[in-house]
Amino acid sequence: MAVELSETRVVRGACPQDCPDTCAFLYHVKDGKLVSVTGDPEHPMTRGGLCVKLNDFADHHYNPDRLLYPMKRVGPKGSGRFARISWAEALAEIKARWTDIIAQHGTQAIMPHAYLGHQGTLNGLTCGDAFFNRLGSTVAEKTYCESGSSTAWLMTVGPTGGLDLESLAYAKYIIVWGMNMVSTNLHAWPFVLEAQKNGAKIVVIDPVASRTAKQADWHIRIRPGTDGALALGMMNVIISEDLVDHDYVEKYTLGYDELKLRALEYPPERVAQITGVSANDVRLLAREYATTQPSAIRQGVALERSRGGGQAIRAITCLPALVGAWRHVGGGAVEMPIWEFPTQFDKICRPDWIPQGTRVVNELDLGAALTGELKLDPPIMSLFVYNSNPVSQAPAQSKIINGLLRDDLFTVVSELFITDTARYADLLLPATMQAEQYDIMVTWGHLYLMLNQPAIAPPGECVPNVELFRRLAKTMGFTDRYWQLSDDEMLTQFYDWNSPALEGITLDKLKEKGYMRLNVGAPDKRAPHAEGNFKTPSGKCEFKASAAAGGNFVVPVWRSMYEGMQPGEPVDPLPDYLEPYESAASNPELAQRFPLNIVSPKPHAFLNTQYANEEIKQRRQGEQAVVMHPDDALARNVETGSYVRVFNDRGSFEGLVRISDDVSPGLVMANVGYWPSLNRGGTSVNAVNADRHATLGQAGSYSDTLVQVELARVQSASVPAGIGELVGAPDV
Ligand SMILES: Nc1nc2c(c(=O)[nH]1)N[C@H]1C(S)=C(S)[C@@H](COP(=O)(O)OP(=O)(O)OC[C@H]3O[C@@H](n4cnc5c(=O)[nH]c(N)nc54)[C@H](O)[C@@H]3O)O[C@H]1N2
Ligand SMILES: Nc1nc2c(c(=O)[nH]1)N[C@H]1C(S)=C(S)[C@@H](COP(=O)(O)OP(=O)(O)OC[C@H]3O[C@@H](n4cnc5c(=O)[nH]c(N)nc54)[C@H](O)[C@@H]3O)O[C@H]1N2
Ligand SMILES: [Mo]
Repeated sequence: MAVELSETRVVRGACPQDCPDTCAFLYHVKDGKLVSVTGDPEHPMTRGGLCVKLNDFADHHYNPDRLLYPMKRVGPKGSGRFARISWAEALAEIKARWTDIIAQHGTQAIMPHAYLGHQGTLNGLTCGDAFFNRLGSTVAEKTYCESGSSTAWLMTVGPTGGLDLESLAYAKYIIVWGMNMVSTNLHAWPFVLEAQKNGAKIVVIDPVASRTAKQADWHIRIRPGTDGALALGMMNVIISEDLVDHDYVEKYTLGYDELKLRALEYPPERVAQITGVSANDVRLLAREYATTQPSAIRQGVALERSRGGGQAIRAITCLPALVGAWRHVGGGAVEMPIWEFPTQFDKICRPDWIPQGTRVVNELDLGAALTGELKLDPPIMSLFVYNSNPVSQAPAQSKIINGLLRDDLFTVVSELFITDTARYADLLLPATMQAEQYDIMVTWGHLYLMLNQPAIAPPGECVPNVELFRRLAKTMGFTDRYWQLSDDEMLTQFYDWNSPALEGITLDKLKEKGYMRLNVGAPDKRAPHAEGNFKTPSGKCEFKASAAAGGNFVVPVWRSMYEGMQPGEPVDPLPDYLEPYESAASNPELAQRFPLNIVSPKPHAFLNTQYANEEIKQRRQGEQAVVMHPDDALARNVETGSYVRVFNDRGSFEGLVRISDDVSPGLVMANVGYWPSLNRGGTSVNAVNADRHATLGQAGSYSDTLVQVELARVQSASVPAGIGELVGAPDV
């Protein structure tokens, strides 16, 4: 029998995930079905390879557990029992409940909750802001990630992309500081290896022997939350031994004399006591870093996750100017380059619609806000969650669940799957996946503008977030032009296409090519701060930050993008070291009861919680592991294969112990990302983390946590079900 063979069509796309790499995709489509997704080998940065999370991305679209229709809760809250309804019914229910809530409590009783489940301009972090601003809801401050780093970076060098990760190939000394690049920034790692091949020394500063640390020439184990002291100690050596680039400092920096006095407070011996890094290593690192040019620093987001994280990043960001590393191609530092993209957040978010006096509630305080611990008038009566999974990813897990269990709270969740957060919803709304939608991606690891074009039709009744908010606007009777704009009209407004960075780049060209590099210079030539040109108020690298000096500002970046700097807590204009909230030095009584410091970095095979419900990824990642040093295990009677309970006053979670000197004594490592409901005991690592913010940018303080570990009462692997077979060693 003759079979008619149809052609495979290739559509250009881009990865949707919250990851610095934003890989260029090729969707292969046959007969309306997504057959496979491959990396585009021609993309200069991502070069065709995908990662363990995305290399079967086509199958992800056909996961039978996908949420395909609007659903209404039919069981008790949290039971996960839902029945299908129509979009019209769902929208009518939202309108009725919100109208009621607004009549009784006002619009601020409604609060959105979003993060970076999707990273697009139309469908990502800021996609609901215009709608909620127009509604007059409570403004949600979204500081789960990067806000501490960005605040510190902006205070020091301003909104600049800094060092291009592709230029790392030209560096002679690379410090990967608080980042596990092999898992979290995989496509930049070949540039590091290329530099290494050409003789560069690779140093990794991390409390854990991560995958990345294991490939380094030198792994420096640091106590979590003490990076500020190490950076100041390096400055101390650089200044005392006169390794300073005086010409650069004089021409292009601000506040050297004051910085010098501050650095003199941190001699290597003192730094050794704080950080656990020997005084000799502090000296060696400082000398090598200053004298091996070009020297480069790749800053990880993990640096921000303790009390003084922001100030540590301030100190680290000062280092390249002190030694003149910015003079060279391949020298300097990189936090993230989104600042080079001419995105017009004001046009996306419409801050002009926020009614005067509207309150701001930080999303990390979700549990406190819902349970009444945070005194809010009016209280939060409705929560609208999209692009985020706070039950797993936000700290103070049990508080959040208690809040979500409130009978009088009306919770709507837009999702791809019935996650641990979605389980508590009154209404579920189905969202599309990347091959089914259109967007320009916001990228934070390279300098290419990336377009994702839809390759297949959405299944069931899934809609992109941008369409969800159009529907909600119509439901609420908003007639503004904004809600009539097509996707292309929005993208035309949301970027400044006349800016120098986009010269020669148009939407039409993007549709053809998929991606285009910004006009910011080629990686083998680019040295953006060879002659200063910092984007600070003074135009210099501000050792002493004018943003802090004048009026004591704090910069919650993920809000200030559209509101300007917010007056807040006083900030020291000079970088300094702040002892973590939870440590033997700052709280001896607590440290007595909970002597172990836990860090919860990213899982290798999940993207935050995404893919953690899929068997193939569970097998790759292994079940929730708790990595402990042999001495700590011995002291607690814990053996390889034991299940342990990790706990403090806030809560507990369980995991399979892995005894290893990948961690130092006193340190415990457990990856974030596991679904609490699929873990033993129904909780995960955020059960022990605090909803306390770091001092800069209202960042999370996930690494600033003390716990105790004991044998779990039940040792059998099958209680409860667990999340799948453990193959090989779990990820570190
Ligand atoms: N303990 C600890 N906690 C942490 C961290 C840590 O290191 N340790 N890291 C923090 C950091 S850095 C971050 S960025 C946050 C991440 O926190 P989240 O952004 O909440 O993390 P995800 O697990 O990616 O959750 C995103 C959800 O959005 C859904 N989603 C994906 N695409 C779409 C879409 O197009 N539309 C809709 N409506 N939904 C979609 C996904 O299914 C997923 O459930 O977690 C923070 N929490
Ligand atoms: N595979 C994978 N990739 C991801 C993600 C994912 O979930 N999975 N998530 C993405 C997101 S949202 C983000 S924000 C990035 C984050 O990526 P990274 O910046 O790499 O952050 P983490 O993985 O949390 O931690 C990196 C390393 O920092 C160490 N660390 C923890 N605390 C400290 C400290 O106080 N000081 C120092 N020096 N090191 C410390 C940890 O031990 C860990 O090895 O990754 C992105 N990429
Ligand atoms: Mo993140």
